[in-house]
Amino acid sequence: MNRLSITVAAALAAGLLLSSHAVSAGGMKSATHALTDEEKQQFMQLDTDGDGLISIEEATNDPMLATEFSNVDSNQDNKLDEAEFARFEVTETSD
Ligand SMILES: [Ca+2]
Ligand SMILES: [Ca+2]
Repeated sequence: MNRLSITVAAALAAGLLLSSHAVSAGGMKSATHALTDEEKQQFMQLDTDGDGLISIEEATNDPMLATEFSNVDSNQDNKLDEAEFARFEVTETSD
């Protein structure tokens, strides 16, 4: 009898379902993480053409961001605005 581990497993499974659902729903879990000065600088460095958005091409300068690009591009326009970039920062630090 190991009721506790079953409960834990169920909770973990529910958590996984919830998180994958949030991703497929286009980020219902809104990460309202304001960019720090450091992150803004990083954003501006990546935004080499200065249009306020990081394109896929610009993201390739940061291999980590390039990998996560499709995950953080919540509106799927192949560009990251500051809010989407903030999601990347959240993902990166919580991983
Ligand atoms: Ca740009
Ligand atoms: Ca976008």
